[in-house]
Amino acid sequence: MAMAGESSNNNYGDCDGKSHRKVGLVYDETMCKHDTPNGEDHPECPDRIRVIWEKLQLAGVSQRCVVFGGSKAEDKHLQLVHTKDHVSVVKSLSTKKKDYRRNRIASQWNSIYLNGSSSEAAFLAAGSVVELAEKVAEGELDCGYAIVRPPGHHAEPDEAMGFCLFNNVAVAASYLLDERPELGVKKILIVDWDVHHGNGTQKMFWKDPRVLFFSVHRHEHGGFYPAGDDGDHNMVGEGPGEGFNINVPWEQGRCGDADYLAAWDHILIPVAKEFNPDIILLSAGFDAAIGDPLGGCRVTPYGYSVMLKKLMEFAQGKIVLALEGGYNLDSIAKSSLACVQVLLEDKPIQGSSEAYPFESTWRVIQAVRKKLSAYWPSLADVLSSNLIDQKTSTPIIVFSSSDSETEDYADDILDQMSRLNIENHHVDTVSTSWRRDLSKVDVWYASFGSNMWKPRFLCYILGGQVEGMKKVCVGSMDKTPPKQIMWESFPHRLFFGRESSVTWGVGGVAFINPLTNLNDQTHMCLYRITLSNRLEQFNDVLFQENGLKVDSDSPLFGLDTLQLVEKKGSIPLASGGWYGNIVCLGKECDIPILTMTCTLSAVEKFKSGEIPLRPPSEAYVNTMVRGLVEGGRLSEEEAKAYIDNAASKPL
Ligand code: X5A
Ligand code: ZN
Repeated sequence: MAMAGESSNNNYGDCDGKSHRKVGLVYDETMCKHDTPNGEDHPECPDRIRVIWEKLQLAGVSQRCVVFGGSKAEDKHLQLVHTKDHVSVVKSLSTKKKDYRRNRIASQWNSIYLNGSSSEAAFLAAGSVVELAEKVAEGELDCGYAIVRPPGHHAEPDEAMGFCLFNNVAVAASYLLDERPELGVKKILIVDWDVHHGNGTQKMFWKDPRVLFFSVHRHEHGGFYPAGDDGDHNMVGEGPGEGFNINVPWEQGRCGDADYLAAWDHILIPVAKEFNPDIILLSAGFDAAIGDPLGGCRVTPYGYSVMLKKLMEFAQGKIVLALEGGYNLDSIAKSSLACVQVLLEDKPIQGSSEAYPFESTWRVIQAVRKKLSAYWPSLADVLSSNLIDQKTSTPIIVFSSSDSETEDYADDILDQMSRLNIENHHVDTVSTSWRRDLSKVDVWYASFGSNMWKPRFLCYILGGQVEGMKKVCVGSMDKTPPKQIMWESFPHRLFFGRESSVTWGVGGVAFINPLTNLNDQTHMCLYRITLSNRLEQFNDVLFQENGLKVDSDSPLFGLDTLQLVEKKGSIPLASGGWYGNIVCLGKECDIPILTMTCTLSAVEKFKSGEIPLRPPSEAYVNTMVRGLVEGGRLSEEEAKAYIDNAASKPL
């Protein structure tokens, strides 16, 4: 067993006279040794557990807990959920002398890297969760948090995946049920709030009614990692385990406290009351946290603390947290601290988010309740429409703070939300060109017209023209292709107008109403491109979109305007032009989502008929359809119907 570090002690409880709970923490520096073989950067990095540990020490909370070093899992315990083969493959990794042998094994799995210490870390991660769960089940501890890596919930019986080697939480659950019957643990609730679906855990207890598995995750109809149908809400378990598997699959990113707490209040908590677990194991990934680079969600430390507090009402507070994902070091440290403070029963941290759940959140919750009400009667009631009709969160969340205690916190969040991804903030004093004066940031350019077809959009970056276009584009100064592409829907009305355009000839082109309307959904293809540098893309797209010259002597849109549009939601540019209105649709991965459309006053003119609506030409429709189909967003028939619908309805 490795040592946890000099600060381990057990003067838990009373240094400030307020904590009565015996809280266990596992931390072991040895688990930092699992790393990429060649030193490449990877989000699942050793610093993840270090920063959490340092945060707990600096805040003075680890000193009030009982701290343990890691302990190695036994093969026979791992084999309760994994195949013998899998356990021996992972064990064999440490004896391999050469990286290439391990790389070969890693390459047969999905999203796995391995080095000479991966095996040791994996055995420690699983063993630590087992040990902590055992101590809580025995009553030696009230609850605890295992700060472990590699994570576990993606690991399947015979397969490592998604940064996970052994399924730490599943091993611990099976250990309590199968190896320690004398402890009286007969029913275990596993809650998985990691932003990804806990596919491994689901598989391991699929037919087992002793384990109720609840996972809330980004799903996007099977498009989000780990892709496929496993995380669907119809996956409820089988045989005796039918009804004991609950998935809450978000349809979109950007979910936050309001969405998660709605899932708690309307699904998890009522079911937990009925199930009445003897202990709770929490797959505590923090990659749904605000600022996480992989998750794209917005749960705050306050949100995590409320979710945890609500779970502590069950099983006499016997709960064991095990770290899973979470890739923003600052976010995981703050979220972890908030959780340990809840375990210690400290005064709850303050916070409030003004946001309501998304419309899609209610849709998902209602679908889950309907499907699972066959097994859990408390889910049978129909949710009141008052609840669901609350106004949906605005694109940019505004946090309110009414007293001084919340102020710091709200500032913090606002700071995180408005921080731009500034890669090279330097000002070149020699040059007077705006292209040299601005820092470089990334933005999502959200396209809803012909630009949804990637080859057509690339004309704005690389230059050129594609089938159907009557004009050649010059491209951007920066010819780097988009770093990332993704699809999302936004509640704005799509319509078509203009007699003709230079690029497409006779017929309307696509616009959206800058104003949100929850009854409308427009598919958009988001390209991650750069804004405002001497090599720059967003302005160059903007110039071309508005038929202006790319070598203009001033930018249409700079960092100052970016900040403004993030605040206001929509701003018309002085230069005018058909697409001279920039709209901010929110953020994804902490990067603003911008689109270009006409101004509000133009929308008024379209409405009054002063500017007529016009259906798009065949060439334009074809390009849009290709975008939607090749992007995997819609089938050809759906895409045609979608455009037809937008083109035929009055504004
Ligand atoms: C544990 C966890 C994420 C894997 C993402 C792979 N895994 N692209 O968060
Ligand atoms: Zn995850």
